[in-house]
Amino acid sequence: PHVTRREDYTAPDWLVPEIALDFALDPAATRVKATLHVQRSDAHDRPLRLDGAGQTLLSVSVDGVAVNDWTIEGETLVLPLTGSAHVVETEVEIAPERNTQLMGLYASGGNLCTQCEAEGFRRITYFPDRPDVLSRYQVRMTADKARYPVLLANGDPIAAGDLPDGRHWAEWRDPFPKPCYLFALVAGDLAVNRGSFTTMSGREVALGIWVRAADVPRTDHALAALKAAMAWDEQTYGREYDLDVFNIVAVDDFNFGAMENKGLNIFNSRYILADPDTATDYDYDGIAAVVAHEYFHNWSGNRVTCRDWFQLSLKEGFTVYRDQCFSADQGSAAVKRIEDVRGLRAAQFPEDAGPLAHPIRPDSYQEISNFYTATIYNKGAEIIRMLATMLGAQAFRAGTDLYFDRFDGTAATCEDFVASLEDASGTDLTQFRRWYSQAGTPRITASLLHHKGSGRAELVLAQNTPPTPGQTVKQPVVLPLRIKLFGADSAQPYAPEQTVLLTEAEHRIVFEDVRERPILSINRGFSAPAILETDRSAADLAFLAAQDDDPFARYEALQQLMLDTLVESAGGARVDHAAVIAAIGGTLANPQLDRAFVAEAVLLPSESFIGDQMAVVDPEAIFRARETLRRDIGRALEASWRAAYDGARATTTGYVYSPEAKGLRRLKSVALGYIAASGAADAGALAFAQFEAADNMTDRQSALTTLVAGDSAQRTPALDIFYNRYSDNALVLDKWFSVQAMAPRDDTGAVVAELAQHRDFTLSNPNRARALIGAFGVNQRAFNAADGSGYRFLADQLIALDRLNPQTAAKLIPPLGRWKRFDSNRAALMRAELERIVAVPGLSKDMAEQASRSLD
Ligand code: HT7
Ligand code: ZN
Repeated sequence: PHVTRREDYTAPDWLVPEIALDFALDPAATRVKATLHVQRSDAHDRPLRLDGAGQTLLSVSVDGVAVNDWTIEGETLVLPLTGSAHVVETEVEIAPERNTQLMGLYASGGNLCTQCEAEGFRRITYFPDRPDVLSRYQVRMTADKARYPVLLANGDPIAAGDLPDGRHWAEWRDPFPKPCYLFALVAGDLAVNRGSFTTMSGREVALGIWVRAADVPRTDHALAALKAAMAWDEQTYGREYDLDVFNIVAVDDFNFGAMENKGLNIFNSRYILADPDTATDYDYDGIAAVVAHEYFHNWSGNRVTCRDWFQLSLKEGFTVYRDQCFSADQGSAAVKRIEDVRGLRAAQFPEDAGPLAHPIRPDSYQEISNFYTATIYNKGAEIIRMLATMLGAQAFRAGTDLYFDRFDGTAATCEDFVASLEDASGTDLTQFRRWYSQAGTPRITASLLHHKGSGRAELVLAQNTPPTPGQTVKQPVVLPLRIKLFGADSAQPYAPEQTVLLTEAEHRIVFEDVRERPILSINRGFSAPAILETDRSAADLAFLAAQDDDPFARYEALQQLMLDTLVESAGGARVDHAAVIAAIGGTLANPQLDRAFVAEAVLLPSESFIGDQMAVVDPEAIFRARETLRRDIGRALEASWRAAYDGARATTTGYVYSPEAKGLRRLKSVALGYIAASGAADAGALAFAQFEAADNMTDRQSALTTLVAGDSAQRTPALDIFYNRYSDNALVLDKWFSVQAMAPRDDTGAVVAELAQHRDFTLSNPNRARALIGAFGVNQRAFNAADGSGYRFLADQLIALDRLNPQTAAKLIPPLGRWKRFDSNRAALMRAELERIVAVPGLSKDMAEQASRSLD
């Protein structure tokens, strides 16, 4: 297989400062004429090489004259050129309706749309498909007017008109040079929710969210989020929007969440459409975050783009960090941080500990689509967050200002970003750069020694990053650790919080005049993306869970207490649950705490996170330990859960989307889960009453989740009612599939296999495939059934999906790659399925790379 290496980067031989595209749109046969103004980049005699994939080439001309001295190498069009600048024209034919990969120009719900990142533009026309070739685009589209009344492209609309044959045309021009991965067009029967935004310099921007006519009432939240994001980027980063229009289009078939095409974002409809009846609070939050994320790319990604795909985290890590801060500013910052860290631990830590581990700036790839990972995105964001912590808000902002100034209109590298921060702040980031090249999650050990007599306390810190594939030796990295000590008796802090930079393998810090026994609060706010091991006792963790003034540290202490208990009990020990119950009881009873925080804090760690702490994952034992603890917590605190449930219910009258109302709904759903776990006889009736009375999807879905987990008489009726009520809403049906695939039940594997035959199940829609297969893959117990049926099911589905949509299929491989973490029986069964996948004739490059790397 062909491997692309970072060290082999060379600047482009030919530049294309201007391009004109002319699309004669038709789902079966679209003609694309491309006029490229090409310029030789320096003194060389190499031909022009244009990437292509899957299209039929109809003609080539140079400076207005048809030529035939071109060749096709693989799928690259190679054209000898003599001068330093030429006009190259090509015409190709493509078939959007046969495009099941959803890359390039494709059909979704009767409309036509594009997805070009990372290498989809080559499926539309011949072009140097690399992010460091920036061009000004002029786009003309003609299409049947009745079928495609709306024609959109990047930039600003410049002209439109009708043609005699029932067709019409439109022209758009984007004045900002951009790489071809940011190209987009949409042709469809769409209605619009319009808004406007006045920028900080007083320019009026016309906003439009384009969806099916019936969905327009579900777009207000996305539009409000867009305006909030535009204002936030001005205030926080001084970034102003630069075109007269900003359009968003929602489509049902999409490989990812959304795409930041210049001035024409294209979204998976699940990140646009929301109303209280069909979208949960989680969905609403996701919509605001993704709308903001794509908008923020206008500067971090579009105005300053990436030199090559190895620099992907330059735009993605930074933009995730920006969207995380935006969301934190919109609601509860503490809860947002907890959610982000939980996500990091669920997806990125296992990736960093497994066969697919890679640094945030990888060194090589076979298929770039496989590198849109939690490491590039979420660990990338943590790296930026550490820089912000170390530099402080002011110097960090000076650094980002310098970066945007220096690199506006260019294709930059991660190094350019770090150097800008370094230059603006005067901070030496030499060692910090290791974060870009080194994979793996650092482990920190922290041990606090106290000599009561002398009043001296010594904190001994050590770091170590375990080997990852291809990187056996690791260097110490820079770990900014926010630390505070509390007196065990007075509960008072010994001194204000300090940020310690752990840069060596080992480091000692001495504290003088510490009279009381100190309790260590460390990695507050999760200031460094590391795994922390401390020798803090259960009593000290309980103390921090009750007293720490950093909400994340407080949450973390309670989670650690639960985790220690669960790991011990899954390992076979008889464990007393009293300490956990008391800590949860205390948290629930504390009126000072925000209800949203309480709801997060009292949730048990996930089965897979418990498994990550064990030498060999035992899914059944983990499940039993967790269910037993849940039952005990439910029983011991039943009165408190009922009080919390009733209290939250009484306080929420009528649906409101606000941080407070969300917190109450969340606590209500957590409390309902614990009441059901207690085995209370009325749990089914209680959940069903909530299900029926709900005026919003958050309450309805949480009640359904509780019912589906149990065996009450209301379980099947609720599933049927839900299905019938929402059978015409694809996004809600996805929930119906997912709730069943994630259910903690003995029969989940069999149910999922049956659901794969359901008339509403299809592999051609990525959301539906992920709703069933993706959700099942993260159900640790069901997926890891000892007989290997879960592995076989996943492999069967992925082999079938690969024929349609390799990118989506390859993204679902990771659960099979965790074989080293399981017993030898399961490991052998998983490997056998990976080998079966690798042996499939005609397997895609995407799957071949992921499946074979997963075997290492
Ligand atoms: N930048 C976007 C990436 C993306 C993508 C990548 C591969 C295949 C399909 C895709 N659709 C969108 C999304 C983002 O990070 O904003
Ligand atoms: Zn992004």
